[in-house]
Order: sequence, then C-alpha cells, then structure tokens
Amino acid sequence: MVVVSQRAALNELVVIKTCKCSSMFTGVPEVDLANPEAKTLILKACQEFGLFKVVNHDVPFELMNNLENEVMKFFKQGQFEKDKAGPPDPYGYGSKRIGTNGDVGWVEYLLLNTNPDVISPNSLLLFHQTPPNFRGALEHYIFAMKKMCCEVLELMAEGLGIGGRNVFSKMVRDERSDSCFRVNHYPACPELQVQALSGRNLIGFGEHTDPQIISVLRSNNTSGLQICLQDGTWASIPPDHTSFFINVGDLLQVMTNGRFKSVKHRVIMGESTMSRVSMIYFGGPPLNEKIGPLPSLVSKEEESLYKELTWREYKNAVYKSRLADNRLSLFEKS
Ligand code: GA4
Repeated sequence: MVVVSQRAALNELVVIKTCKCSSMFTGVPEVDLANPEAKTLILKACQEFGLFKVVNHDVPFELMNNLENEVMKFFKQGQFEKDKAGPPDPYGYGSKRIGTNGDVGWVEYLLLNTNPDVISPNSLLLFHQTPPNFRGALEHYIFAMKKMCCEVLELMAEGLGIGGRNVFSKMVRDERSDSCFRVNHYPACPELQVQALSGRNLIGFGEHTDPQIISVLRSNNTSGLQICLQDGTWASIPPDHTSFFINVGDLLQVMTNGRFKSVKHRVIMGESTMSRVSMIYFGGPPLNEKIGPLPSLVSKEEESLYKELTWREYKNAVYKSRLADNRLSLFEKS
C-alpha cells in the first residue's frame, strides 16, 4: 500500500537525468573563522563559487544536534498533526508543494520568520503553538545563526575594503530584519534506488537562487546538495554535519554590483538511502530597506549593473515567480 502511494507520488514529481558519476566535488572552499586570512578566503569564494564551508565557527555541536532531534520529532508525527502547522502562507508547514506557483519536490518543510512579531502575525502564532522544547531549540539556534551570519558579513565588508564593516550586517541585525528559517526533511524513498539505476534522479528541491542577502545551511550527514559552477555543470557538495555552508543571496550580488555570485543550487535525491534534514537561516534586510549597488563599489554611475528596489518590492515579485526563474533580471537596468 505504502509502495503504491509512494510510486504515485513520485510520478507527480519531476525526475531529472543526471550524469552517472556520483563523485563528490572536492573544490568547496573552506574557511576557518579563526584564521586571520578568513576575509580574503571568503572574498575569493564569493567571487568564484558563491558558496563556502565554515569551520571553527564556535557554534556548539550540541545546539545543532538538539534542534535536529526536535525537528525529527516534528516530522515523525502523523500527517494530520503536521498539517495543523500548515498550509504555508508562506510561513508554516508544507509538503511537496514549494511556493504557490506549481513547484514541487520530494520534501516536507517548516518555514518561519525570525522576527514574527514585526513581520508576520501568522508566523508568531506558529512559534507559540510549537512545543516548548522545539521552540527553545529554535530560538537558541536562530540566535547563534544571526551572530555567525553578522560576523561573516563583516568579514565580507572588510574583504571588499568597504568603509563601514557593518554595512551588510546592520541589515540582518536590525530588529525589523525580514530573515527567515527553514527546516527541510527529504524522506528516504526506496523507489529511488530503482530510479537511480536508470540514471534518473528525483528533485528534492529544484534549482534556484536564494533571494535574501546570505544563507547559512547545516544538514545531517546526507548528500544531495548541488551547486551550479561557473561553467554550468552541477557539483555535489560533500555533506558535513559539523560545519556550515554559507551562500551568497541575490541581494548581496546586487549590493556588490555583481562581484559576489548568488549561486544556483538544488537538492537531488537518489544518492543516498538515508533521509536528509537541513536547517537554513536566510539573513534578510528590513522590508523597507532600499537595495542597490553600494556606491563605494561603483566608480561611475554608468558602471552600476543594477537599479534600486526595496526588499519589499523584490520579495513581492519573488513570491510570484517559479523556483528556477531568473529573478535578478528585475534589478537589471533596462
Ligand atoms: C527560495 C529560498 C527560500 O527557501 C524561500 C523560498 C520561497 C518559499 O519556499 O516560499 C520561494 C523560493 C525561496 C523562491 C521563489 C518562490 C518563493 C518558493 C518559490 C517558488 C523561503 C525564499 O525566500 O525564496
């Protein structure tokens, strides 16, 4: 019975052909936050890949593990219980459907706003309905993510040689910051082994760039994350549950006038029989913040690649788009 319904569900989802080689990409830049050269390494990684791995980050493993356990408890509940936290609007529990424009994936998730009292009353309600242990673990983890995120943003500003080192971090630190937090559960699916044998893989989360400033991802030790390299090929990122993967979002690409790359990424299933759990903090600015290339990174007006939009304007357009759409074109000068 379960197999039949899983097969039916799979048929609804997008299956892609991938190359047979499942080798892991060995070139992921690694940044030790205690290294005095960290800012230079971050700069290089953001220009070349739009992603890097952070080690020596000071976030206790217990904090990540604790939240992962609470997250698993949530996803192990029956469908009826989980649906009480849905549908996502965009915050809340969702399953298979991503956004409201027809994207689907082999994933269930919880999406929360990290400043619900300012940004989203629904998200606030959700926080309050969350069991105390889960809520406590979320609050501690999100606090640590915000701190690390701001530290990294300050290293980026220093690396770029921008006057104020808090030029990016102040947007995320602002009490009206529209940052959000997502936990994704990609259930293991026995059917996938059959698919994988025929060189077909199932989309867990389709290709997209993150619209915010910066994203910090931590997953369990299960593969699946891929990034698109500058030559257009997809590279599988080796998982590491003790580290964080940080990627450049669209707003950071705009503010750096294209020097940093908002990296296209996706999650594909079929490489592992274990279920994958990821937790992602998306650092964003307040809704009213005007985003455009920083004047210090543009020497002449005509060299500016992008026009100015508020995060609210961009976000509204983002939520009307499909995952794979090129949303940055909205910022491009006509
Ligand atoms: C991608 C990054 C974040 O996960 C997210 C996603 C959002 C959602 O799940 O509701 C979007 C997607 C993301 C971009 C395009 C739109 C909106 C789904 C979708 C199809 C929370 C975000 O901010 O943008």
